[in-house]
Order: sequence, then C-alpha cells, then structure tokens
Amino acid sequence: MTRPGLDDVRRRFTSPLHDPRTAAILGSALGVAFATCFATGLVSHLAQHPPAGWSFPTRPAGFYRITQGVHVVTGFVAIPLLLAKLWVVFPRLFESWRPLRIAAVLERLSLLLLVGGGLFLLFSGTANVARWYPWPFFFPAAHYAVAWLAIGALAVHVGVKWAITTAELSPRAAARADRAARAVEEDRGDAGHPDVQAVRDDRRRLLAGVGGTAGLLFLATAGSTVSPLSRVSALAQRRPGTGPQGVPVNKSAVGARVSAAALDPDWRLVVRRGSRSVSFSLDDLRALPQHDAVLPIACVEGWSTSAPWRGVRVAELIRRLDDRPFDEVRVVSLQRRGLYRASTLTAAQVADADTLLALELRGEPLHLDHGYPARLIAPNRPGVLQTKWVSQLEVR
Ligand SMILES: Nc1nc2c(c(=O)[nH]1)N[C@H]1C(S)=C(S)[C@@H](COP(=O)(O)O)O[C@H]1N2
Ligand SMILES: [Mo]
Repeated sequence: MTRPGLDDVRRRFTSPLHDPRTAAILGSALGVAFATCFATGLVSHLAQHPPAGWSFPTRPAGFYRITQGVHVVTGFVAIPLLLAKLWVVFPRLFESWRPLRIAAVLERLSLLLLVGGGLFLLFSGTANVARWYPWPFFFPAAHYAVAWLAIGALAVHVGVKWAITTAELSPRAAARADRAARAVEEDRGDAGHPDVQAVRDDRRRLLAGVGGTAGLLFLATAGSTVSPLSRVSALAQRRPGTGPQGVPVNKSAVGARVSAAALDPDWRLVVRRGSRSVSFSLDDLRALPQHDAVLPIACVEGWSTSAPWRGVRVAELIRRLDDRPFDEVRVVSLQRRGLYRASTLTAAQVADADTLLALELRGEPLHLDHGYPARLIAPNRPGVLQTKWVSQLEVR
C-alpha cells in the first residue's frame, strides 16, 4: 500500500545508526537540555516581566546569574544534540503516511512544531548573544512565544515516545538494537556477516563525537560566566575581568549618546512623586550614608561578573522625599532612546538593603561606560534592568 517513491528514498539511508536506540539516547539528553533551558528561560521572563502585584525575589542575590548562565549554555550545548538527533531520525520522514490516523497526523504536527521551534529557539538565541538581529520581530517576545509552542510539542513528543525511549535505554534494549542492526545489514545484502560489534562501536563513536562537540561548546561559552573557564572560552562574547574596572560593558556611553549629559557638572538626580521632588548633586549624594555590596551584573546574553559596588541605598533617597508607602519606583536614565533607558523596582526590591544607586565600582568612581555618575545596582536582577546614567527616580 505504500507509495514506492517514499520507500525507495528510505532505503537509501543504510546506516544502522538511524535506529531507535541511538534516537533514544540522544533524545533523552536533548530532552534534559530543552527542559532545563525552558525552566531557566521562564525565570528570565518572570524577572523581566513579573505578573502584576508580584515581585521577583531579591535573594539569593546571584540566583539569576546562575539561571541565565545555565540557560544560555544549555542552549548552545543543545545545538549539536539536536542536529545529531535530526540526522538519526531523518529517514523516518519518508515513512508511509498510511493508514492516515488522526493521532498520527497530530503527532507529526507536534513534531513540526518541535523541530521548527527548537531550531528557531537555538538560532535566535545564538544570534541574540552575537547581537545579530536578522529579523523584523522583537527577539524576547518571539523567543518566549515559540518556547511555549516548542515545550508543548515536546510534552506531546515525550508522552508519545516515553515507552519506547525507556525500553530502548533498558539493558535488554542493547540486544534488540543488535538484532535490528543485523536486519539492516541483511537488507543491504551483507547477510552471513552481521558485524554487530561494528555497529556498537559506530554508535559509541557517534555519541562520543556528539558529546565531545557539546562539551567543547560548553567550554567555549561557559567562560563568559564561570571565571576559571574564561581563558579557554574562545566563543565567549564578554568575559569576566575584561572591560573598564574589570567589568564588561554592554552599551557604552557613546553608544547610548549620553557622554555629554553624564559628564555635565550640572547633572542632578531628581527623586519625584507627582509634583513633589528633591534633587541631588553628585556631591550631595556622596555626602549621604554610603553602603557597600558585592553584586553581579548578569546579562541576559549569558555573561556575568561579580564586583564590589558602593553607593546610596535607593530606599534612603526616597526617604529624603517623604515617608509614604509606594508601589514601585521607575528608574530613568539620561539616555533618550532605547528599550533599556528605564527599569522598574517594586517596593519589595527597594526594601532590600543592597538595592543601590551606585557611585563607585571597585573603589573608584564609576567608569563612564558603567553608568557614571550614578547607576542602579540591585541583587538578583537581570543586567538589562541595572539602569546606567540614572537621572530620575519616579516614585509611584
Ligand atoms: N541606560 C542604560 N542602562 C543599561 C543598558 C542600556 O542600554 N542603557 N544596558 C543594560 C544591560 S543589557 C546590561 S547587561 C548592563 C551592563 O552593565 P555594564 O555595561 O556596566 O556591565 O547595563 C544595563 N544598563
Ligand atoms: Mo544585558
């Protein structure tokens, strides 16, 4: 009943490694990587887009640093796993569609979402880290929406394949895979010389190659957040210890077009609520109680560095305006344009003793590129929300 064309194509894939056992091994590794990547991606989304009335916790202070480092690295590591898995199962694309059952159609639809979505997520994530935006859409929104489609499809796929995968990973499955390998060889006309050991060795070599590639990618990228690895991390975009004052820079003062305004001696910090406001010169701020905190800058792009900051608590600045309760504080930069010119602190985040308007980094006034004269630095906060060149705090 099968269409002869499809079967002919399928017969061309003669490698015995297009088998369920290899697929099961790669598939479970990929499943773990995708699930980890999804969970840590959710953390990042919640940190940047918290539901109304909920505050992303400020402790542990380095939690986001870890989750986002893991998110980006598991994404990179998933690339060779996904490509290898697609190679293993590719011949199944040419399997007969008959009998055309609704369940089979739905499963194939979910596979389309899973494969297309997975490739899109890994590609767009990598491009984003490389700061290359070859698309017309807004990266975080698209990446987030597709992640839900892909994870839904993954759930369906895991459900459908659970039994066969666990069976293939069981001790008895090795013997079954050997029998299948023998069948493939007989199919090829090698009957009489089934070299099962060769298939096992081939599989081991394939898995070692894929695992080795994944391991190399890990080493080449993890150094952007794990300092001891930074020297071998050839592909790390920004490394701990590099950049002015030992901290990498994402957006420079020149890039943000704030140099003149930031260096202006008439710069003032304005703290306002409605029509009431107080303003501080840099000397005024230096005269206020200073607080020290060692906190990371943890960029959504995966790099991070911890550093000692000194400055005035945001709560202290608000107290100078009034003592009334508030919901949130909008931290606004001198920067005129750009998505990251402002960020919001919830009242709970302001209440953390380490939420600072920093004036110093490593015992020196902030470098212009790190937000001179004043920048926000707060615990457990994505880098994009650590607003630089602050000019206003709007209390709401
Ligand atoms: N005003 C302003 N603040 C900003 C940004 C920006 O583009 N404009 N970039 C943010 C991003 S994405 C990161 S990761 C951190 C990096 O801080 P650093 O350059 O001091 O390391 O600054 C944040 N603060
Ligand atoms: Mo960032």
